[in-house]
Amino acid sequence: STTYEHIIVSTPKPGVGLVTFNRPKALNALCSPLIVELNGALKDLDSSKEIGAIVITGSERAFAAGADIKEMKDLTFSAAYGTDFIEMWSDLTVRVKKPIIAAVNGYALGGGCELAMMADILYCSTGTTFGQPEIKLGTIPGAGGSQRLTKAIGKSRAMELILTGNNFSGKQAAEWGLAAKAFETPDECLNGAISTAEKIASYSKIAVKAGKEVVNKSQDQGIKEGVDFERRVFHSLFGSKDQKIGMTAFATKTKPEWSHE
Ligand code: CO8
Repeated sequence: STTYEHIIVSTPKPGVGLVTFNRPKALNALCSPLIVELNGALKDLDSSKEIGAIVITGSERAFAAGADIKEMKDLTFSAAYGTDFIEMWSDLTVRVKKPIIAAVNGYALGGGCELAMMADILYCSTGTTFGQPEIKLGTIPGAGGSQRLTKAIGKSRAMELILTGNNFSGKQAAEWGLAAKAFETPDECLNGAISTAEKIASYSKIAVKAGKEVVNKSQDQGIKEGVDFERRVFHSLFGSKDQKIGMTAFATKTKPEWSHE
């Protein structure tokens, strides 16, 4: 298996791939080499036959304290534009077809908050510190924060947070619906994410893939287009073996043995 410098990849439960950010001295600041490693690990997990769901996490102290400020301090417009700086962060949402659960504890600031919001399911602990503090650095969110935060919690709250740079807690994130759940402790958060991933990994991979695809469609389409798309994909699943296996198992009161076909 590949060894990495800035992340650790493990399999805490059968079917679950865990990626842990490991740049403790920089509070997991997301330097480009870390993002390159993350993309590589996600690509491997996405294509692995054994893995059904992925968890990404940091440490108790920091999920990630942002993009690496020291790395981008002297960046010029032409270099940023010319290299499509930050574009590769989108791999997480664009290329990975298996569900990603973010277990977010400690600081999730700037690009750390944005990366957490790219996940399919966001879990945090009540004490997690979220924020988009870019305004304090003379800039704005650059990895989707202005769009995903606004969609999740509404314009007025997002505007207030992005223009003040104020932090908000994991407890608030769950109350606002940005996080699916806020756990009491970081340990419970990570274990909760792993057990949700394990549950997802126990289902038909083909149904899980379709489920993620149709939910994500709702993010960029109106209800009508989204529901039409959902129905097409739903119809297509009658062509899968796992639909026959799942419904036959229900009707015969047996446990389904998924073929993932
Ligand atoms: N980048 C680089 N290094 C960082 C970062 C960061 N984002 N955050 C922390 N570090 C480093 C510190 O410089 C320090 O290093 P050193 O020991 O060498 O001085 C080490 O991590 C420990 O940090 P502190 O000593 O500051 O720890 P504290 O406990 O005192 O404070 C804080 C913790 C409050 C989290 C503080 O570190 C902080 O404010 N960090 C910056 C948070 C921030 O502004 N994040 C937003 C960054 S901008 C961004 O993400 C833009 C996203 C745009 C899209 C993506 C672009 C790539």
